[in-house]
Amino acid sequence: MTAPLPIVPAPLVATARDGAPFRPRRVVADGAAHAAGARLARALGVPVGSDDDGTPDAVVLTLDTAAGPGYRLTVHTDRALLTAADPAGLQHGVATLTQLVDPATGAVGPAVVEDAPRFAWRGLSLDVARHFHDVATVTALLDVMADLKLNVLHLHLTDDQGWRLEIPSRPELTDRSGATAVGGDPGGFYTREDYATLQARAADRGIVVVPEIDLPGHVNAALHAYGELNPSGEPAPEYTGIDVGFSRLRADLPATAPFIRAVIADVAAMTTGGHLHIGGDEALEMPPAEYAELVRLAADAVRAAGKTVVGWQEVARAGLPPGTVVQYWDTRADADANADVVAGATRAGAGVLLSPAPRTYLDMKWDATAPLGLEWAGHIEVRDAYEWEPLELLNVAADSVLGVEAALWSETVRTPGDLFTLLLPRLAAFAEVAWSAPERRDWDGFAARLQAVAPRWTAAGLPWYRSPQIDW
Ligand code: TNX
Repeated sequence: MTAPLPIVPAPLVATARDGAPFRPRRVVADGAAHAAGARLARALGVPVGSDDDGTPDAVVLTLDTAAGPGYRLTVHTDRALLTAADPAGLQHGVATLTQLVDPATGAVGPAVVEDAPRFAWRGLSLDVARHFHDVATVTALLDVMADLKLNVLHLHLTDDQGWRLEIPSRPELTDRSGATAVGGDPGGFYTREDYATLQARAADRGIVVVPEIDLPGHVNAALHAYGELNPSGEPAPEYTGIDVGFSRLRADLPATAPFIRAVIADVAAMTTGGHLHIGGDEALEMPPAEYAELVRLAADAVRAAGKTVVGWQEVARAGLPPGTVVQYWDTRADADANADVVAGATRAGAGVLLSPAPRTYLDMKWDATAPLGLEWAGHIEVRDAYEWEPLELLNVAADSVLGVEAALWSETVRTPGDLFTLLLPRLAAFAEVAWSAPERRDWDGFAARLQAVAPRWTAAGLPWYRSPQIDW
């Protein structure tokens, strides 16, 4: 048997063919195929053009609306053809082809790959509130995500420790709370232009940004910026610790509802994607009725702006309308809204996004000796991130599961190096859970393919964790 083609996440069908290796010298892509073609050309270090003049040694990208879901890649000795029904499919084919290129020779052996994703939503949630991560770092992350065929970047933009997105109607949010972070570390925030840049770079890689404004708890940064949101009328002190659940908005203050509406309207207006996340987690100090009132107010504002509401699983208690996306993270039986409550929400028409903390919270340490990370949801080694089945988590209809999302909370994540060390290679394991059907997944095969993919991170200058579970 020949070694499996080194593709992560595992494709549906990939077959190596006999013949001399193909050495791409240019990319042909026009119209809506251009973004994918340009990304491929950058990765290969060759030019991209729009005319297929039939000369050899080209990779030709074609959109064909009659094609099935996914993409088809055929590598011949003197030409490669990549076809998909939509630009996203082309992006996925680009990721596969770049993984197949031998970095030493720039060539790729003849092969046929037919592939399509299992889940439509393959996300990563990044907390830029506890520690800020700038546009350059997030851009490097977008490259890693696209390579693993992840397609949603959820940005956790606000929390007790900082506010990271400029809000035109409420400038004090970033003027006062942009500068703070956990441990007194430097803060930072995205201007409107930065946010537009991030969304454009994400789109160029087939990724959509979902912004999160965390309400009605996790709001100390807002309380620090605007005194009117506090019962005393005075701004709250800044907070640089890592406790959760102590801060909250107040339904009985006149400034609260206009604040929520204005912030959400501004964020929606700046956001190109279709979803807006309203948080909703861990409002531990709040009476349930007041919690539900503020969550509904935020959800109404999101819908009024034409976006789909996403919230952490606790929002399942607020009785939101069909179409809401509920993100399941806390798998403990005594969770504030546990598995039964979330399953009930799906029967009332919610979609569910699966982020079980013991499998997907990549800010958890891989073992007790890890220099970074938290431990409240246990340790997550690469194999723990890999060997789980999303559809076994909740007692819900399979078609209510929109997909899966990993998370990187940043209490301990101070530098880009910290960020990539915690994410890699566990994010690759997660990506295979997100993309590949259960019958295509097996640990030994993954470990073998991962050995070929990891050098790409090294080549990109990214640090990663050399897990002893893999024979590097
Ligand atoms: C729980 S998950 C949180 C975050 C923390 C994280 C640390 C969730 C919705 N809330 O506020 O950062 O744990 O792992």
